[in-house]
Amino acid sequence: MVSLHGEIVMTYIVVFTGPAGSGKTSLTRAYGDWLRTTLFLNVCQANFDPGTESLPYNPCFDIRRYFTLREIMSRYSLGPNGAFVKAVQIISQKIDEFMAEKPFNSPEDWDVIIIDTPGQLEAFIFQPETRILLNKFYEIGRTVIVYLIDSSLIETAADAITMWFLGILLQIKIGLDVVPVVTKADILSGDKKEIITRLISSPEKLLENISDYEGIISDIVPDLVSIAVKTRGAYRPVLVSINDPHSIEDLHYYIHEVACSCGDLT
Ligand SMILES: Nc1nc2c(ncn2[C@@H]2O[C@H](COP(=O)(O)OP(=O)(O)OP(=O)(O)O)[C@@H](O)[C@H]2O)c(=O)[nH]1
Ligand SMILES: [Mg+2]
Repeated sequence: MVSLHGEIVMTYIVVFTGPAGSGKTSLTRAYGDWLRTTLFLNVCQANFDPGTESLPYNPCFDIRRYFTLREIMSRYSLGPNGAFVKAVQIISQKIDEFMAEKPFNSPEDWDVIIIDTPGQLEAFIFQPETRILLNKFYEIGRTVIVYLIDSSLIETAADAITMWFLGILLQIKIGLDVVPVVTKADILSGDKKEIITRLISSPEKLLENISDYEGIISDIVPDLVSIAVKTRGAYRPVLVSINDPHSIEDLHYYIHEVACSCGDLT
C-alpha cells in the first residue's frame, strides 16, 4: 500500500481476542464496514474460528475451508474443547499453507486485515501453537492484538478485576502486548461504566468499593488491584458498541495510536 505522500505504508493487522461471546465476530463486521464506508479502505476480514456456524461478514480467508470443528469432533471422537485444542495443532502444521494464501501472501493489497478468533481462550489463544500464528502476523504487518472485555459480564469491581486478570494471563501466555477494549458499551449503566473506566485508567480507585466485599475476597482484592495497577500499561479506556459509529471511530484511532506508538494513549 502506498500513502498519499508516496511512502510505503505497512498493512495493519488487528486481531480480536476475548472470552466467548465478548463480541469478536460482531466487531470484526462492524469495524470492517466502518473502515470501508468511512475511510474507503481495502479491508479483509479473516475468520480463524473453525467452530462458527455463520458469519455476518464475507471472509477473505476462512479456516473452515480447511476444516470445521464438527469435522474434527467426528474424525477424532472429541468433544468441542478437545476439538479446539486439536484444531490449534492442525493450524500450527498448516501455517505455511495459510501464509501462502490470500490475504497473507500479499498483505500489501490490503490496508487492514481483521482477524476474528474463537472464544475458547484456554483451548485456542492460550495454546503455545497460537503464539506461532500470532508471530507470523507481526512478520507481515503492523499488528495489534485487542483483548475484548465484555461489559455484560461486569456487575461488580470483582468482576472487572477478574476480566482484567484474564487479559494479563493472555499477555503472559502469548508473550505479546495486548490492548484492552470494552465491548457492548450501549448496555452499560452509569455505575458499571465507572467501574470499567477505573479498571483501565486508575485501577487503584477500585479499592474504594472494597467495603462491598466480605471474607477472603476482601483480603485478596487489594493484592489483585495492586497487580492491576502494575500491569495497567499506558492505555486509555475505549468503550465500543457496534451500534455507535463514533465509538468505532474511537476504536480505530486507538488502534492507530497503538500500532504507530506515536500517540498519547492515556
Ligand atoms: N448490545 C450489544 N450487543 C452486542 C455488541 N456486540 C456484540 N453483541 C452481541 O453479543 C453476542 C455475541 O457476539 P459475537 O460477535 O458472536 O461474539 P464472539 O466473541 O464472536 O462470540 P464467540 O465467537 O462465540 O466467542 C451477540 O448476541 C451479539 O449480537 C454490542 O456492541 N452491543
Ligand atoms: Mg465469534
